[in-house]
Amino acid sequence: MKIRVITIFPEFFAAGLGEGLLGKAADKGLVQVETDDLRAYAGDRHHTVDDQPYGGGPGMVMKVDVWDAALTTAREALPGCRVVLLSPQGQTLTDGGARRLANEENLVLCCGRYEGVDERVAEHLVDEQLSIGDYVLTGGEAAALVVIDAVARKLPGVVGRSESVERDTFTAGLKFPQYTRPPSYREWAVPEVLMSGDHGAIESWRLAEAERRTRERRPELVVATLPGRLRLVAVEPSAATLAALPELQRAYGLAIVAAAIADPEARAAAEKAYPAVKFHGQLANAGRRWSEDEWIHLADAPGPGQLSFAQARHRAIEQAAGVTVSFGGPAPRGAAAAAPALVEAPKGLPALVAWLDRLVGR
Ligand code: 9D3
Repeated sequence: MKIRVITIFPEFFAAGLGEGLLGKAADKGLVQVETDDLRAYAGDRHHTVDDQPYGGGPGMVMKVDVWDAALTTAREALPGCRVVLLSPQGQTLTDGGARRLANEENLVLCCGRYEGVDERVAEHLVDEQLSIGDYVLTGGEAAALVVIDAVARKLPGVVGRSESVERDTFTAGLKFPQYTRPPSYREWAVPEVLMSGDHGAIESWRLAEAERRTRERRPELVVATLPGRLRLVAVEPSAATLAALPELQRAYGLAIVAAAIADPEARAAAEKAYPAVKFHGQLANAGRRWSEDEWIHLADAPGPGQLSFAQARHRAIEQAAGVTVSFGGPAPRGAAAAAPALVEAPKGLPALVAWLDRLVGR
């Protein structure tokens, strides 16, 4: 991937890009970053890139004609490139956004300075605007470095093991804490379980710790990422549960709501009454149909090999793909192979609503 950075401070980038994995990636030719000095495109003797704002106000605004010249050259140098303006006005960069940009052949990053850039640049000359978060920087350069770092590590070969890239997706919530020797330093001890050699216990501890930290420190990750991926399947629902499904879908932003009703007549009637709900004769079919999905069957008081609400939620957070929560009946046949931890579900609407409330932090 080639990344061209247009800036009035080309020197800003050399040190930041030469070190660590980014430096190695550059050495390997996986990513080539070049800077382009915006002043080179200023027509006048003083290389003026900014001017006073129309309508008055403090500070200076970067000129549209200078940016036009720079971007015309950039688009010639990198045909088919995606042009991004770093700007507080942009959408906030996410891990998914970094992955999307990593799929581009070539990228052009435009760094603004002063009070901003003439709006016509954003409107007519770039493909999109990106912010890196809600805080004020002195210019786009630091943001461009962040974008380059986040995008480059998504490129194949930049980060050693490709799983560690996948595992780091931000949708997955926070990680468990890591320790290395010595086992005790001053009065700070490494948690016993990590030195026990009991891999099952270590795995459980890490899962629980990651879940706890995510809930405590970043509850919005739990709330924001889950419902849109959640599919709800009601097994042989009562009339009241059935009637509530469309409302539940709206209220919790669920991706899909479905119901399994074995009796053909009852199913036909329900299909007529609730067109937004997907119906299945039996969940064996649904299981086959959604065979790549994670199935989570919930229990209020989990027995051996069963999932508690907290564990189920953690599993759901961990899943980048669809999550199907099945409740209200016997374990669906088709799902058994997909979910080893399948358990009996709590019966009825109140249990489900309680679970969804906890899920979205209400
Ligand atoms: C004082 C000027 N501000 C008036 C509302 C607007 C403003 C313009 C330009 C504020 C900051 C900047 C410089 N910042 C960036 O160019 C920038 C940025 C940021 O400040 N925060 C988060 N992401 C980004 S991406 C580019």
